[in-house]
Amino acid sequence: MSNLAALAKIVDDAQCSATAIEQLSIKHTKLSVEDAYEIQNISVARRLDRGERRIGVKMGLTSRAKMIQVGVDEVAWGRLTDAMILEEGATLKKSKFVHPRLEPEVVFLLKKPLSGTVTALEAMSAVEAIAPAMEVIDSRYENFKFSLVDVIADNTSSSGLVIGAWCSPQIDCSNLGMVMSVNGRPVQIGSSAAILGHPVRSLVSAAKLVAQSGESLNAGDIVMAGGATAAHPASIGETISLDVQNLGSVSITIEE
Ligand code: OOG
Ligand code: MG
Repeated sequence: MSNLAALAKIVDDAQCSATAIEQLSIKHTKLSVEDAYEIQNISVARRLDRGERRIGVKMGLTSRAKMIQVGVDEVAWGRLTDAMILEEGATLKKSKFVHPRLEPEVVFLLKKPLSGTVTALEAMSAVEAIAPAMEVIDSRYENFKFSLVDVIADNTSSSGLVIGAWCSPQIDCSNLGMVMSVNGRPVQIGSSAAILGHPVRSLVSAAKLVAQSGESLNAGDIVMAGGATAAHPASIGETISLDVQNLGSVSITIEE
């Protein structure tokens, strides 16, 4: 087994057993960003080998608030599988995660492939629908602490997603109010404009970064644009909901 495959097994095992691990970069000080994406690729391939299906990608660290919260200031992407989908309005079993956090996002559904350098107009014309969404991120690293290569290797903390009803792509998503509430009390308030100035830029960036790894975004894929605000650490008994102006809402309840 190559070194990268061995590291992919470590992050995959941590995800499966919901056990925190030491940051890979502590013992493997020379890992490059390319190495980290290869670790991610191999670890997600292990999931696909177990029968999970690829459903698209997620962008991470696309807002200042997110970059500041985790101390990593570069946009990164991760791979999504069907096993990560949580039913809207359903419950999340906290015991299946290490230290889950929820964050307010918007998600795109593609009707055309996108690959490499594309304009915002090309990106928008590949969109079939947009929806409000919350991502459940669960870093497999101790204390939710990581460097850029660590988080990429750990599939950018991807662990769950809740998607609301799909809306027309004609809705202007440039500056929509986003309010994430816990048991009815707002805890994070922001705007979709916090996502790189306009969420479509996240899609443009996804097309480029995914192509750099030799893959492309396909018709039918979803692309999560990234958290618009800092993430909220989930506690048992909380019903966490997100309202996105003009798009609607999603919610999830945290149980043991
Ligand atoms: C890394 C993943 C970031 C986002 O939306 O910015 C992310 C993390 O914060 O654990 O998903
Ligand atoms: Mg996210």
